[in-house]
Amino acid sequence: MDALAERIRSCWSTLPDLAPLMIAPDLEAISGSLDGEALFIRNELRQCRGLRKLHLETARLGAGLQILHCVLFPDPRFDLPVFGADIVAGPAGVSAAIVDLSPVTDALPERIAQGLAAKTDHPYSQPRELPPWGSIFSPYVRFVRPTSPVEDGWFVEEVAECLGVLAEAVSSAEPQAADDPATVRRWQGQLRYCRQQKQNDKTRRVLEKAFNPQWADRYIEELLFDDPPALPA
Ligand code: BLA
Repeated sequence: MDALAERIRSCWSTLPDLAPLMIAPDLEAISGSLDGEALFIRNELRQCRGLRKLHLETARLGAGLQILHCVLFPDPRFDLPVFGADIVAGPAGVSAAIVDLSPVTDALPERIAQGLAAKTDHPYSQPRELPPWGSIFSPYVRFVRPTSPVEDGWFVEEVAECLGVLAEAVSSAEPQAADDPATVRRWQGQLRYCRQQKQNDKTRRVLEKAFNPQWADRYIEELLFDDPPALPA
């Protein structure tokens, strides 16, 4: 988890015009408790040219549960996908590791698809099946339960490869007008991505149990999967 978080931060540092993004002070570092165990959540937010919000969440619950959650939301004026990664580990090891560059229109931009198709296809021993709301992910989504340090390493490399493909597209992307029909379609696609992610009951359940249902709702709506801001008229 720590190695992956470091890898993600170092990929961020290569992005153009990387800048802070305000976060409510009470959401930056959070403490709670779940089943009598201490829960800590750390949130890091940035923005850059082409991406409206970069979010990295690292959470630790006692000695039991560890979560790394990262989403990079594009500025809808740019023809860019959503980067998403979620890694959930329990005492028995990582149970879920997912990474994707997800389309916000019918298909991924061509150069993104080419970049992802060129990734090394590692033979993970335990691929996992996506839940129904996972129809938002691309054909290149990786969803596995890594079962060894070797497979852990493959996954970290795949996350870095996906970020590399995105970073290259970001560096050459040019914005379209806010009222361009293509921008509006991408805004709608990002809204759909957020709505589908909110159907993941497993995330909500952990947050409700550790805090309370209202708090979980605010956290999901305002921080994890906030709707993209209305496009300027
Ligand atoms: C699964 N997510 C899970 C699970 C938990 C969380 C406990 C179940 C683990 C398992 O199935 O083995 C919990 N994830 C969290 C919490 C946060 C979090 C509390 O991120 C708080 C921030 N989820 C995402 C993103 C993706 C994602 C960005 O947040 C993908 C890009 C995917 N998580 C995802 C998927 C599952 C999952 C597909 C499996 C769901 C299922 O099998 O039903």
